[in-house]
Amino acid sequence: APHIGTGPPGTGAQLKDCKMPSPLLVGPVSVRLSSPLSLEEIRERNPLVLPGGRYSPPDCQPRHHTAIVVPYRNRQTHLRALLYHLHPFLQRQQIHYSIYIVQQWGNSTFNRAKLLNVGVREALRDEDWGCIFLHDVDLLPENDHNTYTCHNQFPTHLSVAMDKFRYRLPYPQYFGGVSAVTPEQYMKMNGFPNSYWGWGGEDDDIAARVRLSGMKIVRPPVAIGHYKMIKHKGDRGNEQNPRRFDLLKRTRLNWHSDGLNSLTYELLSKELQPLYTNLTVDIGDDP
Ligand code: BGN
Repeated sequence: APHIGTGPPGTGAQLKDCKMPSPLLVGPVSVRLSSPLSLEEIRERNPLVLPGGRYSPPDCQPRHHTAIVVPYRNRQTHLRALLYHLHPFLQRQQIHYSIYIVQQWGNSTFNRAKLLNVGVREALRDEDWGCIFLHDVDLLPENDHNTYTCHNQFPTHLSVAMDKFRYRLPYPQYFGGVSAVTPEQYMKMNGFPNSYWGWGGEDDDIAARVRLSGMKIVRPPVAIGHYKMIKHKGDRGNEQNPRRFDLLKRTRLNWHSDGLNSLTYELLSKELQPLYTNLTVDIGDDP
């Protein structure tokens, strides 16, 4: 049996491995959508979260190390709802985690997949994360049995039952919303495309990369992968991408040359906010 309290002085006691599944899980949770609390109030409710939005369970040794990467621009209300919800959710799962908000600087068309590439690269500079979550800002998980960990072989798609799609997959290959990869899986598929400016198609491209690189998608049961989407109008700067159909026809030809290995950007700032790490990045413009 592991020894308790025998760690070297000053480093704290040696902790026992966290139990899997976590004894703190509650299952289905009701999601608060309207008038989210202020960042200050959310912080008060999460006293163990460290600057940058980091957390490690205080009384056991975590088995999982997950970075949550959230592409972002101009969605303060959504962000507050997400943080309000996600911090306690992840703490109940007894995961060591950190939340990265990747904010696209300027007014060029939004590029979700490129922001995800930036988030993965920057998160891996900080720590040797075992798992990276690709998380939309407007999706709130409704059941904490949906664990924010990775499958060791294959990419995972978590948001399999969104209220917007009447709690089922909109189509079998759907990979949008919330998904997860290990750094190895990410490398294998050459990351994500950098060329999808505007709404749509980039998640289908990522799903195609999973297949083309010899992997498949794994999913939690539909009863567990429930998510609420915060309702909103289509946002300015993220209009539907008319090129997405053509781009998708070429994924098979382009995935080796467009992705992690062709990623360029300028990191303008990295701030350790109380509840998240804020990466502000210039990813350029739709050519
Ligand atoms: C699909 C979009 C996805 C989006 C889902 C759910 C495209 C490519 C056209 C073939 N794909 O239609 O990006 O996540 O709907 O809204 O538009």
